[in-house]
Amino acid sequence: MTEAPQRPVGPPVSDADPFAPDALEHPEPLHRALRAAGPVVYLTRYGVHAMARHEEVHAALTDWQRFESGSGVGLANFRHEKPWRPPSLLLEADPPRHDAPRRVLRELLAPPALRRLREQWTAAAESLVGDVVCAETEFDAFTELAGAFPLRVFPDAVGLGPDGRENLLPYGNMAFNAFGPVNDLVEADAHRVGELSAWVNAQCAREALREDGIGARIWAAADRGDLTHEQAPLVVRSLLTAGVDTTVHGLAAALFAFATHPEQWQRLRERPELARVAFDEAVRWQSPVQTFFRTATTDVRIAGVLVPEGSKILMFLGAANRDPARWHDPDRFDLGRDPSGHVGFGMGLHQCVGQHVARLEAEVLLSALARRVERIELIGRPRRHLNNTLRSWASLPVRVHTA
Ligand code: HEM
Ligand code: OVM
Repeated sequence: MTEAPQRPVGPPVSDADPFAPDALEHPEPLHRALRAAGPVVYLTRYGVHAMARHEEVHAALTDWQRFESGSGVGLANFRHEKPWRPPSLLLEADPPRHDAPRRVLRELLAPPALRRLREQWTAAAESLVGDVVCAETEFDAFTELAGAFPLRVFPDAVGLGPDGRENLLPYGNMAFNAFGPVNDLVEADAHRVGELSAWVNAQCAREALREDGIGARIWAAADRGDLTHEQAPLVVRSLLTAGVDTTVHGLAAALFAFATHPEQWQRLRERPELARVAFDEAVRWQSPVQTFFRTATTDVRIAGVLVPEGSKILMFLGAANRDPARWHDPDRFDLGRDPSGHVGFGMGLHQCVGQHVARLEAEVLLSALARRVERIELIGRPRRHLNNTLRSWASLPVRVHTA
């Protein structure tokens, strides 16, 4: 008897829609099912493969040669579909084109470069928390704290002018929706694409940016020849797209975590130096950025399953961050664990270049709050805002007990 040639095994399939309202509202059951189904699953609804286990997500994110970003990190395949805006020079680029923009932003957003912001941001956090907690013991921690703080510090740090800042969150919301399918969430904002894009693009011009901000430093990098002058405005655009909604919903995740885990808040109050690791644990636990796609540059075989060249693969960061094969008691928000290795900021070449900015915002806000507040109590139903990519919020009604 001759041995049969090795044939690719068909992958496990799922007809679930990860971008349907109920899955966005409660992703955990889908995450469990996808992790259990196998290392790679075929999503019939969109004709894409998906990974939900930590091991495979981590491995694919660090294998940029076989899992490229240049064809887009959303469902749309830029090889065949026109992107809704000129692609990002960071997120939607591969080496070597990715290298120069990445080097410039990494330098400008690295901890040493952020040192000059710490004092000012600490004062801003003290002032915001002082105002909110003084005025009222019952308030919406989403709108008053998480939704407010990044807007008080980040646009100034970039060097934006005073007008039109209310466009930042809607633009980010639109951009993060655009990584998913063209569903109701995308349609709902379709009428604003032109207006919001025009405003954001105008803010990226040299003339629109204050001389002492990060935006101006990106232009200065172009003057030095580290970037071209054509690239500079698109690199500024990356900050305005990725730098606001992410931290708003990341901070909201941390506040939600503490409101629902009072014993962990006690722990933070006793040891305020835990603020940074607490934020990373909240990012692991909630995964404010839930998913990103990659595109296979070659036929890839994963556990016997063939992922064909040119096909899209959906990476479930949120599912990987709660994979019981990687994390002990993964559904617990726990300041005692070491959350490093979570993929909430991605991993590898594209790992979030703004993560130190996010951590600094979180550290100063949580510290200011920990100094004044003994207990954060949920007093109403927390409400989500649905987005195709962001695990985002509409409301977090709380009562605080001041120290
Ligand atoms: C990349 C999450 C805050 C700018 C990423 C990626 C993730 C992520 C998962 C990887 C994308 C991929 O692999 O395809 C987050 C989260 C944040 C946050 C959860 C807050 C809690 C920020 C901030 C900025 C920023 C504050 C800007 C100041 C960027 C940029 C990239 C990126 C430019 C693309 C980097 C590259 O492709 O080389 N972020 N981010 N992010 N992030 Fe963040
Ligand atoms: C970008 C970017 C980077 C990360 C996330 C993101 C909308 C955008 O470079 O424009 O989400």
